[in-house]
Amino acid sequence: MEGPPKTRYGTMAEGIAEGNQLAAASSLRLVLVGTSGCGKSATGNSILCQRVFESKLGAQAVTRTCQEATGTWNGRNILVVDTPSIFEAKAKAQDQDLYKNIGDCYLLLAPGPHVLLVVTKLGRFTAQDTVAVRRVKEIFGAEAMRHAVVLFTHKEDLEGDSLDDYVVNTDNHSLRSLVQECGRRYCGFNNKATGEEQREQLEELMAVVESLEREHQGAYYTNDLFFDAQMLLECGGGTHGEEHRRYLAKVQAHVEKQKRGLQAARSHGALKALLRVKTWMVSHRGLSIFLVIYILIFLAILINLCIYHGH
Ligand SMILES: Nc1nc2c(ncn2[C@@H]2O[C@H](COP(=O)(O)OP(=O)(O)OP(=O)(O)O)[C@@H](O)[C@H]2O)c(=O)[nH]1
Ligand SMILES: [Mg+2]
Repeated sequence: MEGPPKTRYGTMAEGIAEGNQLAAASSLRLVLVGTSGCGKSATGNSILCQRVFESKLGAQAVTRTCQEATGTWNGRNILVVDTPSIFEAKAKAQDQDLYKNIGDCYLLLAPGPHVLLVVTKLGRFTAQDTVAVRRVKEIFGAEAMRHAVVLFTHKEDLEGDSLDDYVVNTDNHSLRSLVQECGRRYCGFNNKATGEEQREQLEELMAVVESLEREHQGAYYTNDLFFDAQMLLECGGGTHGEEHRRYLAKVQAHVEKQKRGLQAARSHGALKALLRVKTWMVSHRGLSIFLVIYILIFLAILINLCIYHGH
């Protein structure tokens, strides 16, 4: 029987086998995801301890294409992939570059990432962050969240307070559910840090990454599209030509399918919630009638007040 395809970073099967040799010099693939300006590139630079990705304050998105850079940590090769604005609400299907960027991201990460770093600015988990998390699932698949770690930038804003306390005490429902979805894996970075502080925060991240790898027995995250990306690399499809065009069509079809799947799951969830309410109302008939009358009276008063103020 033929073995699995050989890649730049090993074989598809190695994704499983790596579990037995986490500390060995197998390469670790990380991808930075999140809203524009949250500090993805700065985080990549902190992980690699060098300024490889352009990172600056800007009204416009700074990173325009998917980029990779490599480094080492404790003798282990690390590949970091930085991403442009593919996780924004405005990243619409008609955006020609969108699927090219997503396709490139898959190619750089093939056969799949070990870790997705969901980067967000500490203290500001906004509606855009919630959209970004939804887009991560649309682009990589909901299952990818099993390999996700939340990375808070601007850690220095804690001014010495504990990140654990911040996460536990946040009243932001979306942030709470993200942390939950990521199996409570998170850490903080001050991307302006240097020297000992920079080394310490990197060690904290790597401890989280290693425990995630142990949980998955070293397996990286992969899906059908990573397999297609791998095949394209194998046959030297390059970034132009018919093979590449076919690949980009697959990228678009794959992302659209995942988007539909997530939408269906959301409507299914809403339907289930409605059914639960109905079941509750049937089993608490008296209380339900009382509640309905109460709500109707409340609405009648509200309408009356509106009419009165209208005059
Ligand atoms: N003080 C502080 N500034 C940070 C931190 N992380 C990022 N920044 C700053 O935030 C700004 C944006 O950072 P980038 O790394 O360019 O953010 P990005 O997510 O890559 O942005 P785009 O490429 O535009 O999507 C830069 O001015 C960084 O120096 C941090 O931890 N602390
Ligand atoms: Mg950037």
